[in-house]
Amino acid sequence: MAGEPQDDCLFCKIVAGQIPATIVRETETTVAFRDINPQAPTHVLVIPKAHYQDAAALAAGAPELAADVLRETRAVADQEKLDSYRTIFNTGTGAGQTVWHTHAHVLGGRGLEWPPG
Ligand code: DGP
Repeated sequence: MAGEPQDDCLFCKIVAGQIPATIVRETETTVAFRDINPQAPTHVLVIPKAHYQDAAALAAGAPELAADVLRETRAVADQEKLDSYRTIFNTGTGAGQTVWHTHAHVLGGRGLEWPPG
């Protein structure tokens, strides 16, 4: 069921503390932790604690939680002292999504090209 923890979900396991992660922020509804394969000096993932498979499912099923995630991307940028940063939701295999639990990438600390690859 949407929002319920999934046994086979890596990020649900991070939320549950079953897999270690470098957590930089946590709220009642979200967790932010460093990406294991950073693509920039700052690369943090912000996730809802509840399981939604992608940003579209989160926005449709729990819009207030989607807003919490977005607010936390800003909070991460402030905490990391980023003047400029990029927030990315990869949605779907063709866009590079590999983990099926909504996550916002927060990237910063270097120049970021546009368009992205
Ligand atoms: P995406 O490709 O948009 O689905 O991003 C998934 C990200 O998750 C990718 O940048 C690498 C990161 N990642 C995968 N496994 C782990 C893990 O076990 N721990 C952490 N911290 N990050 C992970």
